[in-house]
Amino acid sequence: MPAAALLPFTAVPSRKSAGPTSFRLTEKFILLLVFSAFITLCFGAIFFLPDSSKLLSGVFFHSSAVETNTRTGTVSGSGSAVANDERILAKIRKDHENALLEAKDTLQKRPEEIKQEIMKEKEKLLREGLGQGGGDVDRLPSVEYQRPPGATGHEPSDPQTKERRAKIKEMMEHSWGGYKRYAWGANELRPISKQGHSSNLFGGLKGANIVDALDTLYIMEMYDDFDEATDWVEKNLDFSLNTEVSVFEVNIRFVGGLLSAYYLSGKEVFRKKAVELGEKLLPAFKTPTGIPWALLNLKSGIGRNWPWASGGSSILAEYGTLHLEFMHLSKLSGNPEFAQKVMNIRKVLEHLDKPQGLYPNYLNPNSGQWGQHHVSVGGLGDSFYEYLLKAWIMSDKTDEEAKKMYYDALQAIETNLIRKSSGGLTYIAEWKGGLLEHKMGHLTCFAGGMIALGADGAPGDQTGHQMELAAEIARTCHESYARTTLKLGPEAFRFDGGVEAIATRQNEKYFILRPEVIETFMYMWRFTHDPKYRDWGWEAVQALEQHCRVGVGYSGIRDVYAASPSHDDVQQSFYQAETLKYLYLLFSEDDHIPSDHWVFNTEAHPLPVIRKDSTDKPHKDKSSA
Ligand code: DMJ
Repeated sequence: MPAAALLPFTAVPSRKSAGPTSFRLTEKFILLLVFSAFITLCFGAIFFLPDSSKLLSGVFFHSSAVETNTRTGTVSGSGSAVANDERILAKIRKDHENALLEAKDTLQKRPEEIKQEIMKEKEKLLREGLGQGGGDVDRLPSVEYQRPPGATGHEPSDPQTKERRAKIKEMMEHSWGGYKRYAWGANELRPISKQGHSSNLFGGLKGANIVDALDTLYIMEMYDDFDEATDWVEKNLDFSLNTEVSVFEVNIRFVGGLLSAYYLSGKEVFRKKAVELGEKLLPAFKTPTGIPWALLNLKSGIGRNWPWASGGSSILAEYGTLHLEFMHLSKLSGNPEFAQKVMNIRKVLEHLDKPQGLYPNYLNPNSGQWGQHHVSVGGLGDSFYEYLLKAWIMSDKTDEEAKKMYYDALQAIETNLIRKSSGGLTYIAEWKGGLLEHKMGHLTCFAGGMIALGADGAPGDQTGHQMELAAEIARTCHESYARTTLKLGPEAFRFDGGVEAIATRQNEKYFILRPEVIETFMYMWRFTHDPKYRDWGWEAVQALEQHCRVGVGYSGIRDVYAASPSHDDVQQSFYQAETLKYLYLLFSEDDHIPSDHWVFNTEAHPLPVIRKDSTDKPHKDKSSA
């Protein structure tokens, strides 16, 4: 063991501060020599005691040399036992000589050098410990916190925009206030019956709304509320539960929310909790392919898949939506395991044959084979594509593999799934074994924003085309709102049987405060500054106020085509995490959470771009052809 590793527990030598009771360097060296000689003597004595090898091998050491010999039966007589003892003694002598040389070397160094070595050694040990899955978050390496640019904003100069932005903040205050008063600590609020609500996605975990809303509170400068929420996280957020959770939901809402809160505020508690939870999720990857299970018991580490998912398959949008958070977990913990897990998912997918270049929604984690050939840019597929693009952007545009996979996938989607209705609306259909279902989900509407975000780096001369495509999708999604009675969009809308952008099935007519359409308006505004996107966002605000705002919060609606709303009495946690945050940023200046420094995870939690150097200047992407 290098002497440097022992020094943290002793005083760091300092020539300047040598007091009357301290020793000079030469005296220290002599003391060290005497001490070492004494230790050598003691060890030697132990070895020459009768039958000492049993004591050593059984109690003190699990020496591989001794154990191997015993197992293979090569230690047979007393002659070989003596030879063995001599070998061990020689090794001890050698180790001590080395230790003395190192000690001498160390004592000749300057205190600062010694300090640095100690730090390095500590971090190395920590990395090794964490890398073996034996993580202990109390031993996280220290990281220098630097707030990424644009964590805080300023008021827009245009009076109307300023007023609208203030209105969105008031909406947040209303919905947060209701949650705080009636459901504090629960996962979500029932704003009509004024009580807590939870879905089984979170199992016994608590406080989804708090963790999901942390960054929105910070971004909207609701700092007192942010502090209260921080306090709750510190004292109550507990992952050591015998409970089964959705790996995807817990990752995007809890891990993502904690990471964002850390990067915005610099508070260590969030880094600690994010890594602690990340470690709890690692057993989900224990499958023959490394494609994780959908559900995981946090205590036992036993995973399984949704019983309804094509012959025990994992789901593309779930296992494909871990990359951003896990890359940050590795960065903040020094544990490469997180990054390795998600890079392995990438490798498995890369090597699989893709029907028409498309990624089916189902993949069996045992066999590594696709399940049913269903393809969707909405539910079950959506955020996988989003994370390919954002992995590239978040890597400071150095992750070329992710970039290629994203643009290739988008090409296949355009060829096979994107269609134009007879009325001129562009939509993204779903693909079932080669047949198209002419239906587009509310969830699919995020794709307008994604395509706009990626247009700039598109290969060839596709940038303009991709921006047009993004604008067309935004228009279609706006139409899906405009064609309802309540001016809020249905869960899914169809383009068949003579209808366009309208839900035809009763079970597709609900609106649960989802963000995707507003998310796309926000990106389109940022990249075009066409005022229609702010106008469309404002239309949605008015509809939310008129139909979803209830006594102590906001509620989903059962049928957006009904003359008056029937409420479902649930304020989803993504309403504060995403819908209100994207609305607020739509009416903010572009330099608040700017797109060249942050990427939003799929739950709208901003994560900073990981720069290749410390200057925090964007890396020049030379490879876009
Ligand atoms: C959010 O939890 C995330 O955006 C997820 O990717 C899918 N959609 C919901 C909100 O609609």
